[in-house]
Amino acid sequence: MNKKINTGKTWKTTFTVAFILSLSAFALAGCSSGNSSSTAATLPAVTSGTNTKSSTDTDGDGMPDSVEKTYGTNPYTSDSDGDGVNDKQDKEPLKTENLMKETSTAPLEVTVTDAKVEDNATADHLEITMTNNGNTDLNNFDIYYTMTDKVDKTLESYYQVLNGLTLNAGETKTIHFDNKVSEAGHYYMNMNGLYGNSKNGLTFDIQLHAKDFQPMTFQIEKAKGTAEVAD
Ligand SMILES: [Ca+2]
Ligand SMILES: [Ca+2]
Ligand SMILES: [Ca+2]
Ligand SMILES: [Ca+2]
Repeated sequence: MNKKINTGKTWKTTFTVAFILSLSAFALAGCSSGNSSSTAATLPAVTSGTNTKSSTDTDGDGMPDSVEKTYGTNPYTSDSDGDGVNDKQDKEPLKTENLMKETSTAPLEVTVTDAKVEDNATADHLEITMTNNGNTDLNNFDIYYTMTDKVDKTLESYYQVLNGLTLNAGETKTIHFDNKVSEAGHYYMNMNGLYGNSKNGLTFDIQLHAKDFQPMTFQIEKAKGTAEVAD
């Protein structure tokens, strides 16, 4: 398991830059009017580009989609990293402990036949194809993964219960992490963090678990310069 510590540097840098830009815009607006006392009071209403769309809060976590993009959190779920703490309250919204609970050491007789985080048939996302080679039908799956920037070692970690996923003996299934959660086999994935922004390449360390079996681990690499969401 990857033990590297997340410095949170990229996220903080992004936020700091955005904050400084906001201050600059505020200062410029004040200077250009030549009437500082009345301008300050009316500034919020003057903010350009603000309309109903920019205040849309798709997941209802109190952070508009536009703000989630700035902060690097997922606008489609109120708890980006799956640790149970709402994005708005989470001091580390892109970092969680592994919340899997398992004492069994029985091997999970699942083969991952394909796992990718780029070059998908549709827009880039985490996609896992797996086959149950055992004699037991599997259910109650969950997943924990970290993604680590190959250059600055920034790390994000995510935990998710794979609701509704079953894998019967002999069965093969593909699951997608693309936020299309109304469809079976589709789960959340944060496109606003490292995945959508790092251009250095990423290493995914993944643990997949089904109840009563030992979690299995595997790794996927995302190549340098491929931070695009859609190819
Ligand atoms: Ca939100
Ligand atoms: Ca959110
Ligand atoms: Ca959280
Ligand atoms: Ca967290």
